Amino acid sequence: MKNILQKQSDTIKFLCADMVQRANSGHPGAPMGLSDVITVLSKHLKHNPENPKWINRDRLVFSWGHISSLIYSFLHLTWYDISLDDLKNFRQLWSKTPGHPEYKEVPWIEITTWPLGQWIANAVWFSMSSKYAKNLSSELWDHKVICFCGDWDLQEWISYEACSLAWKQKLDNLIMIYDSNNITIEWDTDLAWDENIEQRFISQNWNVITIDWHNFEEIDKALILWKISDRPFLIIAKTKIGKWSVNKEGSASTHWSPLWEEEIKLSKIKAWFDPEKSFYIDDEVLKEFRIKRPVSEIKIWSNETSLKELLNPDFSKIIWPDFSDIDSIATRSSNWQILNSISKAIPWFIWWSADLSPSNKTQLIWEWIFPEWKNIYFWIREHAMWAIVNAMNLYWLFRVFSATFFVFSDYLKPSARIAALAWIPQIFIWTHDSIWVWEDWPTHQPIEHLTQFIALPNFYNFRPATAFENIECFKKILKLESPSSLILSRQNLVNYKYSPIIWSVENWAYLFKKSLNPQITLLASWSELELIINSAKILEESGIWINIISMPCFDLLEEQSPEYINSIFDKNTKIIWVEAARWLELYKYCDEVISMNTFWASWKATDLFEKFGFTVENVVERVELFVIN
Ligand SMILES: Cc1ncc(C[n+]2csc(CCOP(=O)(O)OP(=O)(O)O)c2C)c(N)n1
Ligand SMILES: [Mg+2]
Repeated sequence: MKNILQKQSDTIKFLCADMVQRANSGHPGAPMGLSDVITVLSKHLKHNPENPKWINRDRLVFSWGHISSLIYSFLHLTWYDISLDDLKNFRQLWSKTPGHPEYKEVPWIEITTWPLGQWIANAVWFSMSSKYAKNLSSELWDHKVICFCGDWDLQEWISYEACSLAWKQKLDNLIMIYDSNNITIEWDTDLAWDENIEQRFISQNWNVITIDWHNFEEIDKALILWKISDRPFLIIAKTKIGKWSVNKEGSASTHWSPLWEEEIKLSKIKAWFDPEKSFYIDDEVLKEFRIKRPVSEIKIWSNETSLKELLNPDFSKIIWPDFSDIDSIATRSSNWQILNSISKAIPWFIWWSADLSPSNKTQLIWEWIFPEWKNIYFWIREHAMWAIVNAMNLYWLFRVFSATFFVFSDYLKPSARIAALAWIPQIFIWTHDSIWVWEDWPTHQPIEHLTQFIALPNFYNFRPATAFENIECFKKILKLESPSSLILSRQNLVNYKYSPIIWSVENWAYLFKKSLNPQITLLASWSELELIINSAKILEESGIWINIISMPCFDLLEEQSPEYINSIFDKNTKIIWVEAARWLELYKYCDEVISMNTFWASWKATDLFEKFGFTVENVVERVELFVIN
């Protein structure tokens, strides 16, 4: 006779196997291996299915998105808004259950996942946030952070960076559960990796315990031990990928392939499940998962007023710096004054640096060290830092900016892409733009970086030419729900004076100067504005009349109305763009581009290609339009 825990665990296993089988693609192995742990863990978790965003919920973080079938079935069983039909629609277009779980689309998903290792860094921050939040206010702020990870996550160097910070930040409410099945996609991990994980984490000052993960009692004991731990806690869980599959348990193929009908039937028989039933959930199992938590566990943050203040800060309290008497200033310097003005007025505006703040000019001057204060010193772990900052922005309490040289944005691209994909309003501050980095070149010259980030959908790049534009950019950034970057100069730039007659920064490209009968329009942002203004002076002396456009944010210009765009880009002129960066030269040879500019769709590639207009019909139609016009 099976006990209820075993029944619960088997239900999860076969829901996962059925989901992957029905979708004809997915990853059943790790979900089946982890079903025992998630069953026991469900008894220890504090959360609220009626309010998945409840602010004091335990943060449950799965480092790999490929175990999505496990996450969805767990959410269904524990009464979240994921129905049995949603489980059956696993991996279909626009379903609530996409291939990898997406933040905002799926309840109780704390952040979108995809590049392995990222979530470990995210979990570290969720834990740090709770420390800061506790400082700000309440004794009721007592949630825990549970992070699952696999072999690959610990192979990625981002995990070293994040975990070594965990102890320094005294993160005693953080647990990491390592699914140590020694299998990745291709084969046995021993082929190229046999690190002693226990010793690694002990040297990083964690508490570590190794257990047999298919023993319910051992799992339970380990979770109880963690609750009394005074430091971050690692459970090394020795699991079997594809647990309970008759012929495939322990096999790498279960990572990436359905088990297939026959194998699922055989495995169900072995587990005393009806082999003819798919997506089966026994009433007793459902009841057990859905036991209502005692009301006392669902505490509300006591100090609601300060919570509201933090969540809806009053931007009108910001006293913006006055740059009217300044003739020239580096935008990294104007930005420093702006950052400090914002920080003074907004409690949740905090800062991180990877050891470059004297150059980036980002330190908050009236502040001291986190978690009591707002300056967080990260030292040189960029990769983890930006993943952590992503999580900070998702914690609700914070709006975080972080800084480095523009060229080192290479080390944060995965986090920037996740921020864009998951609508995380992280603020990236990148100084030392273009070839103006002086003596360090060429290693420090960001040549292709601007193009790369403009190509990233849902990501706004601001490149102000003056201190006035810098303020306007920040006003906009504070209201954005998407990530943004501020790309700033090391060198002084002429601080062209604000004049309301010709300036309208809010359209993100505007006529800085308009001639009566222009032949040429010159367009630039940042330091190149000064260059085109000086060039125009010489050209006009020889009778060539020029319009000048300053463009602090190309991405927002794209969102302006065609009327506005036509009003500044005078088609009767030749338009010349000056940009100290690598651009997509291919456009020069084209009159029309058929391309795509978004993500957010989960479906079969053939259907997606069609959906985004890559069909013979669409190409023909677009060409015909061109010919007619
Ligand atoms: C940065 C990154 N590299 C590669 C991948 C592709 N990938 C997805 S899962 C996986 C293997 C994961 O192995 P493990 O963590 O052991 O999970 P298990 O096979 O045990 O489920 C790989 C290489 C990825 N998602 N992210
Ligand atoms: Mg593995």
